[in-house]
Amino acid sequence: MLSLNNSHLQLRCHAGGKFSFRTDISNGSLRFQRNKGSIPSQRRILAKSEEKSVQVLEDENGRSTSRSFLSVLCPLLKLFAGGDPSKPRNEVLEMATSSLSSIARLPWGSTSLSGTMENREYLDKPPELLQLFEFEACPFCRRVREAMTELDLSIEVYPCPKGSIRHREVAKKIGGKELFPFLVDPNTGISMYESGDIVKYLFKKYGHGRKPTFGLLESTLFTGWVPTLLRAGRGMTLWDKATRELPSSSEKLELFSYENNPYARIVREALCELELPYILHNAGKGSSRYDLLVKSSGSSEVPYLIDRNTGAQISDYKSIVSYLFKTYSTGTGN
Ligand SMILES: N[C@@H](CCC(=O)N[C@@H](CS)C(=O)NCC(=O)O)C(=O)O
Repeated sequence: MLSLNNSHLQLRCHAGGKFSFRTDISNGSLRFQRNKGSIPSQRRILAKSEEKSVQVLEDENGRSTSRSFLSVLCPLLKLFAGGDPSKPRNEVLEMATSSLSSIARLPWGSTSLSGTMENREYLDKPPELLQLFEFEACPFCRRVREAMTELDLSIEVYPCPKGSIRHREVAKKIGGKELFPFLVDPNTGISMYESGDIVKYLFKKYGHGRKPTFGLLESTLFTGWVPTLLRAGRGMTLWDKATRELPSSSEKLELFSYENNPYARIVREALCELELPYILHNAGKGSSRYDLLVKSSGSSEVPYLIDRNTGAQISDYKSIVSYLFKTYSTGTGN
């Protein structure tokens, strides 16, 4: 069972196993205690909050229920080094690799199902933002982000790069393992691993019972890894000069983006390398968020970053990346 008030979370497994921890996801602080020897292997951990229940779905060994070729490839991705992400980049190479990545993933993650009024009526907006623990380079996380663009969802992103100092620990305490993507839906109390399950859940719950877009799930195996390879390790590892402590009063950055936009990808990579939590406003083609975007930035183009901590509002992807590394790391190559 899991009880939740503002900051205290208590998780008790069915057969008496008990965890107790305090968590504040936004600044990543968390205290954790566990009763010894009391966690049975079981299919489902049920957790209840005051009003809602949280279910973390796992198999008997606490592992995800499906395995694929890509899961085996993922550890190999560590071999790709991103270099110094704060240094000025070769713009032609950046745009070529990111654009080819987008071509590889067409048509997924570009268009919102809100494109017609009829569809808009049939998309269900969650009252509270969904929380996604992920990292930009992960092909399975990409699959989930593509679905979120199509479903026109705004979400809270907690980047979990390798070498993470903030969010990986939080994800592990909530879900039990460091595996990404990991979704927390505060509206239903459900937390889940497995990109395929997450996508199906999102379409069912927030796509008015629809099935995932044709090919979205299957195509990950064929081309989902292409952006990861072409972008050579970008959006995978924490930049070692990233700001360690974010002020507890700091507000999340906000990014207007859509998954398959080549410029927005480069910005998301930087946010991941700096492990900055942010609100991702998906604004794919036909998005219901276009009006808000145009009102905020004066244009319907993404990416568009808002940092309420400094008052910065920036449209150009190069300026955004440069701003992020200047503001949220201790040294930059710029
Ligand atoms: N079958 C899982 C595979 C997820 C997976 O293998 N994720 C990798 C990243 S691509 C991971 O989290 N590896 C652990 C790590 O990065 O520490 C899914 O579809 O979500």
